[in-house]
This record gives sequence, C-alpha cells and structure tokens, in this order.
Amino acid sequence: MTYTYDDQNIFAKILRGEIPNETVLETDHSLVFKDITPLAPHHVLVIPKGKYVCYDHFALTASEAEIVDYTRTIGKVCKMLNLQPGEGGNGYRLLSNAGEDGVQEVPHLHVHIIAGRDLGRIVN
Ligand code: D5M
Repeated sequence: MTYTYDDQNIFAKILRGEIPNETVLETDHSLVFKDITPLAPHHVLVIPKGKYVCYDHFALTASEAEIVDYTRTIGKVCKMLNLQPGEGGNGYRLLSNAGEDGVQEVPHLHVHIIAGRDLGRIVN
C-alpha cells in the first residue's frame, strides 16, 4: 500500500504553525480547529498530527496511541460543544472525504464535525 503525503498541504502548514488557525482543542496526537467555511453553527475539523492522507491510511498504519487519541478527541469535542444526543445535546454529523470521488480538497486526514442545525438526510 503506497500513500504519498504532500508536506505542502494547508493542514501540514497549520501543524507547523506557518498559517494561523482557530484552535478548539489540542492533544498529544490531534488538533481541532474551526473550519474556515462553516456549513453550520458548529463546524470544526479534527486532524491527526501525524502525516496521514485519509482515513484508511490512518486506520491501517497509525499507532494505537494515535488512533485512541484521535477517536477520543472527536468524542471530547462533541462533549465540549454540548452536542451529545444522549446527554441533552441535539446531535451532530461526522464526515471524512477521501480522494477524488470523495472530493477531498485537503490531502491530510480530517473529520468534519458539523452541528447546530438540522443537517438533512444525505443517504436514504
Ligand atoms: O474539506 C476541506 C475543508 O478544509 C473545507 O471545509 C475548508 C477547510 N479549510 C481549508 N483551508 C482551511 C484553513 N486554512 N483553516 C480552516 N479550514 C480550512 P475537504 O473537502 O473535506 O477536504
């Protein structure tokens, strides 16, 4: 399996501190920041600090520590933003685009957390 990571992608530049971001949460292995073009009242991106192109690349090659950190970070953000449907929140959507058919714009793994309005159905 060969993945080619582009060190010049915009999220790599954010991780290196070369361009600014609105950080929501930072952990040992993950960074969460506000999406520059929000689709809803809450729209943040969760990225691993490691060089992973997309979800399968990360899930199949990252260390367990990175995977646990990333998964828990997504949960922590849902909690921070009060989105948990079982805990009085109104829910959210997780989305991760990959590759050409997924219309991935930035080739560094990111999960979108989108919430704060009725997001409608995307699959039936
Ligand atoms: O979407 C990539 C997402 O990344 C898109 O929602 C815009 C967002 N983006 C692009 N540049 C920035 C910066 N500089 N800060 C914050 N958010 C940004 P996808 O199609 O999933 O690859």
